[in-house]
Amino acid sequence: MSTSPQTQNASTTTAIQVGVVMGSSSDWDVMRHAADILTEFGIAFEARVVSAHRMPDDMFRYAEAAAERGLVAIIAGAGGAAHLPGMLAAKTTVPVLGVPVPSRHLQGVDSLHSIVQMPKGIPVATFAIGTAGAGNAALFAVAMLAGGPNGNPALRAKLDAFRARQTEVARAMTNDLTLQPVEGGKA
Ligand code: RP5
Repeated sequence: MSTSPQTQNASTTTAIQVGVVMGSSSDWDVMRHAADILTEFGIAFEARVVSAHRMPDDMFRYAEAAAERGLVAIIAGAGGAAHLPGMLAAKTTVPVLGVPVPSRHLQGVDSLHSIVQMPKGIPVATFAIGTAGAGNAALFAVAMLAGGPNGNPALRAKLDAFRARQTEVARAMTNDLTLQPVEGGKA
């Protein structure tokens, strides 16, 4: 598992399929949840800081090269005035999956609104604020790679198995419920 967003996390010589990019290394604690899922499913990916505001030229270069490099999806996380996903999407038709990172003052509601309110014609698929969104964006990328006529049946089977395990964990949760007597009342 990678430990920093600078890590090029494609494990093998396989061409990188998914880019995980973020506005700052401070986003990594959230975005690593996307990286962990991609690692679990054996997807070749890279993780990079590509700040929309602090390195706009690099951001445009990244977007412009994405299709030619064979990227199937770009998972882009940013917080606050979160322009990274939308501006990447403006410069490439590679699907951009946006992850609103919780921000210091507005807890990521600002990030969510910045990412989700795209004008018609330039779509960004927007996920939940924080770690759930990062993980789900990666699961969505896995589903993109698994599905369709040119999909990967082995990957689809892995995704089905992941869901089945999750279902079993959820079913077992009932066993965790205990009835505590409520003070002054009936349990
Ligand atoms: C955004 O500004 C980044 O995505 C990050 O969420 C936020 C704060 O960045 P730092 O000041 O922590 O580098 O561009």
